[in-house]
Amino acid sequence: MYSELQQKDINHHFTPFSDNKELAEQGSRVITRAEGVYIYDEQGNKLLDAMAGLWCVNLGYGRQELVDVATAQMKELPYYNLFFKTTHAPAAKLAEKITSLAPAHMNKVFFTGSGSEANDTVFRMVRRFWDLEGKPTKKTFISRENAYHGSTVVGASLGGMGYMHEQGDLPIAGVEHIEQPYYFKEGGDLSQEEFGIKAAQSLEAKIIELGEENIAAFIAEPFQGAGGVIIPPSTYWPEIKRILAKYDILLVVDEVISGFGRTGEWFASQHYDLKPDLMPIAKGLSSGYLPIGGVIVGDRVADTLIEKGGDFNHGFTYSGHPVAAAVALKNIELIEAEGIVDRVKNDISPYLQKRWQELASHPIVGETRGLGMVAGLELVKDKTSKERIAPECKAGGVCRDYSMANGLIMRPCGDTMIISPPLIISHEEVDELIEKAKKTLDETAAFYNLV
Ligand code: PXG
Repeated sequence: MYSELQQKDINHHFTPFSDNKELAEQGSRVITRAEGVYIYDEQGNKLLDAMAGLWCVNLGYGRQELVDVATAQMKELPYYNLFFKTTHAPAAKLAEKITSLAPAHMNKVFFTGSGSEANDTVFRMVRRFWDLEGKPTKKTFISRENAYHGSTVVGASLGGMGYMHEQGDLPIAGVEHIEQPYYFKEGGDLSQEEFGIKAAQSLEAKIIELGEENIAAFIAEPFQGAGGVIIPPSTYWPEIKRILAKYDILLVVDEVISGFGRTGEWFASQHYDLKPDLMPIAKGLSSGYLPIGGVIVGDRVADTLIEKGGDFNHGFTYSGHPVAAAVALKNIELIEAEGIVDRVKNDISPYLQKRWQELASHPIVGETRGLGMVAGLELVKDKTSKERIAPECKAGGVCRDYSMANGLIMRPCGDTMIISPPLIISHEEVDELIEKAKKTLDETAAFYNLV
């Protein structure tokens, strides 16, 4: 028996990233409200949202300051565009604020409505850059298998998700994928360090295969998010940096998930000491309260595009939307005022990671891993052989269902269970998260007769 809202949803809502036929048989969970790290559904269930929505609600739910700033901005100037030689206070102030936190050589921001639009913007900026530099053959992007860069045609093409490429003849021409630094799955007999070097060297092999003169940029998430919280071995990024220094290829670091405090720095590029030419951002920029994204542009690209480029024929109706920008600015100001980035680094991330590691001793956990405020674990039948519990990585879905029943939003990527909680989560709430995760793992093991 469906509620009125579930029935409307079944009848008329075409849901993203879902099997809509299956959903029509089950009905969606109707989320009604949220506070702090908790969300509530129509049935009155309270769930600890260990995914911060979709990796975005960094400040947690229910921040009145963000509501107030949105209300005030709506009254003063609810909308104006940035196309007609115009700007407004929220866009100008937000651009200044973001660049003050970004690596020093990055001093411009182009605003978009989402992370996917940010990556579409990257694609056009990079190709335009090389044209203006007189190197029009430099068009190809190198990305990685199992990367996530969005769901538009360019975003999905840059991403390395086979199940997305299958639908709509993707990737588009000019995008190539190399191996990912996923040690648990692909490390074989190598040590973590050896595997990190090997995975990075597939970039150099691809550059040599295609010819440096044809490569525009390398794009990567600092750690893969939607791919399953894949944290590269310590040798990976230094080797990528060595390779990029050898060739004239731009570096795009996709900070859509990793930006705004999640790693204990404002940006993961600072954590890994990277010098990106472009950084797509979104999600934590506004803690998800309103849709907004952007591209932080390094001086090299910005100088060429601005000095030599004339009009850049690209932009969106909602680029730098004043209400979204005002909320994003307030969001950043609150993160600063409350010392949240520092708290992540020195307090709550060490605590979360220490407690998450306890799950490694569970009989069906093959590995735990984490960085800052993201973590993942691998479900296995056999810790040594890493054999999966069920065919087609179906145990992840079973584990997710137990997790939801236990009041914890922890989600599967195949047989990898992942979390990315709000940065404001308390120690007690971390304890609750871990207790619920343990219970969930026990129940999953029992379901498969593994205890
Ligand atoms: N880059 C990265 C690294 C992302 O994680 C995007 C770009 C695209 O952002 P928009 O705002 O266009 O969605 C993302 C988005 C998942 C999931 O299942 C992750 C994302 C989006 C949808 C689902 O984990 N990340």
